Amino acid sequence: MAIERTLSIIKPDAVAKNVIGQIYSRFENAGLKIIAARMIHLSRAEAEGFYAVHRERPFFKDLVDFMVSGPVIVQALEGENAILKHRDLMGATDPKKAEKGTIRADFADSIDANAVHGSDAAETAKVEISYFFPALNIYSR
Ligand code: RTP
Ligand code: MG
Repeated sequence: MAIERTLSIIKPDAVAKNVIGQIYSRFENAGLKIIAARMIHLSRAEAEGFYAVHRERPFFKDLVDFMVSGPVIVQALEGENAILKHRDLMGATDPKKAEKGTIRADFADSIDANAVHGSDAAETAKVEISYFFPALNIYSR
């Protein structure tokens, strides 16, 4: 299976809940390596740019308002089948529909405050990783 990279964000609700370490443990236990990481309080422009694919959607303003409501932790993860593996760990977008034992089922409160973001495909992973990390700040082992 291919070694992939994906972009993960621990959103403001999960940072505020003090569960960064618990979420990192789930990545590590699933064989995903953290190869870059930073904490950042996104500006509106940065959040809008990151979620630009959703700018015409009805939930766009709520999404941006939420993403700038507090600091986030952003990381690039690397491992076998990393994109899908990470999405599986996250669970469904709406925590009410997320499978038991997933990050969103365990830590998220609503479809807006849903704890984590993960890239959804190889091409978006590449764009999203470069949005936050220059190549020099990625430490693949
Ligand atoms: P993410 O991009 O954050 O990893 O989440 P996702 O792929 O599971 O969901 P996506 O469709 O990409 O939507 C991005 C974020 O927008 C919010 N959303 N709200 N009210 C709604 O119907 C709705 N749909 C999406 C969620 O917070 C979602 O994470
Ligand atoms: Mg998405």
